[in-house]
Amino acid sequence: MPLDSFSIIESTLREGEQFSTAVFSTEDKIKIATLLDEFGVEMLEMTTPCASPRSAADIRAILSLGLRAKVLTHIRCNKDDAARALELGVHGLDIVIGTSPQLIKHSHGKSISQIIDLAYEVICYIREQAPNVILRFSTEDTFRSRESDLLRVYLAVADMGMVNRLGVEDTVGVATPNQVYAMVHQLVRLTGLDVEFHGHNDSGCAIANACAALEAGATHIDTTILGIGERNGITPLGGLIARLYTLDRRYVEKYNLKLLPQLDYLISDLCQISIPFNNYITGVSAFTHKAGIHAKAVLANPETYEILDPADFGLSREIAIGHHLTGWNTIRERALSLGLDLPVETLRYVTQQVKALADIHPLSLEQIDELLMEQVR
Ligand code: HCA
Ligand code: CU
Repeated sequence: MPLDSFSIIESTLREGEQFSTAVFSTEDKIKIATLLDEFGVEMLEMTTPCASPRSAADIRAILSLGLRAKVLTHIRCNKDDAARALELGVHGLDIVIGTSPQLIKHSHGKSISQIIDLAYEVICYIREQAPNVILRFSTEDTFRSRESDLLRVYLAVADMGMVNRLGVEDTVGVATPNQVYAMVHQLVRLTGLDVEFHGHNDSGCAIANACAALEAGATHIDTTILGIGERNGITPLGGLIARLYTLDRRYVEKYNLKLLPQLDYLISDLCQISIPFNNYITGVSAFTHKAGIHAKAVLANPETYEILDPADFGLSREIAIGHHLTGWNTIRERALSLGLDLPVETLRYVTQQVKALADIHPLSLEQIDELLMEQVR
């Protein structure tokens, strides 16, 4: 069952490098790769060595760390790129070629038959050079490609019997979960090969699509930290973790979840971007409860309004107090934390004071503490 045994292909060092403000030095890449490895992702995908001299040197640098995660690089479907990548001793190659009418026309100009012939030539070459390298073949822009074209390409490549994995790419973020499910399910059924899903977030479905892919039998999901990538990026690592944790916590217990905040903070810092307020797990208010009714229930049992336990990620919940929606249970909790066991009428009185004052301006914790202390002076 893939949800029990899926792998993350962490592409912050490839797709993530394509994010508008990402400029990673070699040291940055080492930091990112080391932390991701500690977190426990199974594979790290790195920019093609053909991109620049340092891209090649950085692949060597990451390989030399001897991490547990396998190091993959991403290449176009041609022999020269494959040769450059193999020279470095990477563990895996991710080949990609566009199959949508848009990419066929404006990117490489090859027909579907030519794509299949080229794939055969490149895959045979790689297998002669490196019989054991992990090999993936993907059709870029899968979801705007004609289904008959896709099936011709995927089945031809699968029949070659030389690749380990097929990739399904929502390159422009257009796919819906149902479409992803149908495509992945079809490939699993027809080929029996491992299937990877890579999904962009242009229309907000990247996490749902990754989850649908897994439900349909995909074995590998591409992520980046905070979801950085081309345009507004792909499935975020933290978002995927949140999604799977809420299905069943056991799906993600193989990862060192407490490192997730550190990963998000690292990329936020390196890319000079703030973490969105509504981010999964690490957003500033992800574990803040405000309205009196919520706060009361959470104080009684956090499961009432929390599907994720912040402690699993090394974080803590917060109960907002100094606002007009506050309730006396919250005020009582604060009083108790100050060692004050006040009668209910007093607590209700202080609550009314807080509400009236907060109608004018939110109160700080110190101001609330002062109101509580006044009751015992
Ligand atoms: C790209 C496009 C790509 C490839 C994904 C993959 C996409 O930048 O080369 O090969 O896994 O979104 O299709 O990122
Ligand atoms: Cu992409």
